[in-house]
Amino acid sequence: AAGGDYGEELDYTITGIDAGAGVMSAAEEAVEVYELGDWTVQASSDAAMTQALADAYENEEPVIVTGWTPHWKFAEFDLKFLDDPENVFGEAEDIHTFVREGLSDDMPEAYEVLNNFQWSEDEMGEIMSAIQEGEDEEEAARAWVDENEDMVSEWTDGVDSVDGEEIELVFVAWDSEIASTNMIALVLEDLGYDVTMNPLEANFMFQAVSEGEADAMVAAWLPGTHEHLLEDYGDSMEDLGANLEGARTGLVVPEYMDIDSIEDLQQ
Ligand code: PBE
Repeated sequence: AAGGDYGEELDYTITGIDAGAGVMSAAEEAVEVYELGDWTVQASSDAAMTQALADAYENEEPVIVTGWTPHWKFAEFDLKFLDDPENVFGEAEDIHTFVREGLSDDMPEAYEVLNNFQWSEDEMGEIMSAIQEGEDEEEAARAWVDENEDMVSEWTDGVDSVDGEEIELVFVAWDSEIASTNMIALVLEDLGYDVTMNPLEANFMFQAVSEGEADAMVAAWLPGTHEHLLEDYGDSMEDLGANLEGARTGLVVPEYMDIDSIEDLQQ
């Protein structure tokens, strides 16, 4: 089978991201569910995964990565999600905003902005692509905020300014979340907040908000990807709903590869 050939060529390795990511546990589950024998999922990082993808793509070589949208890689390369007939990666996901308990009383202005915050894959993609093309993260977010006053004002209209109150946002250094967190941090700064952005591993991001050490995060992928983290930490934080709808995770390969389904990786 074609998948079998790719196995030897790829040393039966799926290139993953950080071990704490939901797409990593799903990929490991896929190896079990589809009985993929020798295949293993190798942990790395979003940056290392996209580098491996870029290197393979340049030489039209095979590569299989743990992937997701929104992500700039789909704008940069011709890629496809492998079909997942067993639905291990789940259907469409939404990205939710969570805040610590008590935020609505302590910081009603920030709470309101975070509650209002909602954008689309294309909008997030503009910041992600700018960063990928070499722009500084904060500058890319600043340019977007300046160019999208109408949308930003939908989140901030009628919200009072504050005077340097400190607020901490936590996130994981996935490209999608680097874009969203930098952007919303600037919106809060423009309202007068003194914003700290703290990059963590996924479980510590959830833990920080649930224990009230951090104030908010805009990086919870539901219902599937972060379900296990929500089970552990969800009771003691507040879900402000989706800030982006129609996200997706799965195994991703270049279009030129001769496989279409995770099943094709069976030996
Ligand atoms: N991701 C991007 C994350 C959520 C955001 C799909 C890599 C994860 O798998 O946990």
